[in-house]
Amino acid sequence: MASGDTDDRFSNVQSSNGKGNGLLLYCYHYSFYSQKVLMALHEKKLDFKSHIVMIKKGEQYQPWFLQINPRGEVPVLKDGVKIIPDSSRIIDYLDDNFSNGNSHRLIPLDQGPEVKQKVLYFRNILDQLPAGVITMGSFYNPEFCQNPKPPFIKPVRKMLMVADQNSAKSLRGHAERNTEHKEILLQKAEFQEIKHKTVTSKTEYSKVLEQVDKVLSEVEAELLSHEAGKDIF
Ligand SMILES: N[C@@H](CCC(=O)N[C@@H](CS)C(=O)NCC(=O)O)C(=O)O
Repeated sequence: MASGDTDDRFSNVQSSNGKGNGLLLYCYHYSFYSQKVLMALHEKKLDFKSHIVMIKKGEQYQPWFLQINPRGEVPVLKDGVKIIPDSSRIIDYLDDNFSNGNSHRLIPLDQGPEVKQKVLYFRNILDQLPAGVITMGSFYNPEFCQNPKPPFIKPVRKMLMVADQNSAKSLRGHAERNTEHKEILLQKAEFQEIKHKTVTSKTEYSKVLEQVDKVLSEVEAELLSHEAGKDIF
């Protein structure tokens, strides 16, 4: 390990309440998938520490982070020696291992198999919506986006578009420098090229938005069928 690595890894660690319980979340403030896990941790009232991985500076492709997640993506949860990547897997891990009196289950197991099945069905259709494509596409096709909200103000959109344009090339560079993770990074570069075509094509982006509309309509119909949902909509 290079001498600077220790600082890179730990200077950035913050505690949710100063106590911590061994859980460390690698995350980034503006990451949709990090937010999902942060909400789960808070909803379950769990103590944890967080380490901000500076995505905008490409820190996710530093060798130390690729050792943690060879895909170079946040969020990643570390629980002692266990490393769990991927937001939905992390949420399942938290539910399976940290549910007790204070921390209620997010996916109820005591309301029969139908309820669990329904929760998993909705989680699955929501997980299939490509959050990154939805966000980037709104920058390239501003006519679909009426009131951009912070943090995605104009300079941020511009910075992210430049990063998007260079992403496949930059991933190929990281693949050359990190031979251990070369294959996965090259796959990501190919995926990035497809993603770039989708977000820059009005027709392709419209199809993604139609899918979002379909899924959210299904979610709304389900919520409306609940007594509590009637107050919200
Ligand atoms: N399937 C993963 C997706 C994670 C993901 O795409 N994270 C983005 C941030 S929202 C990321 O780390 N992007 C950095 C990159 O790909 O370079 C999950 O659910 O956690």
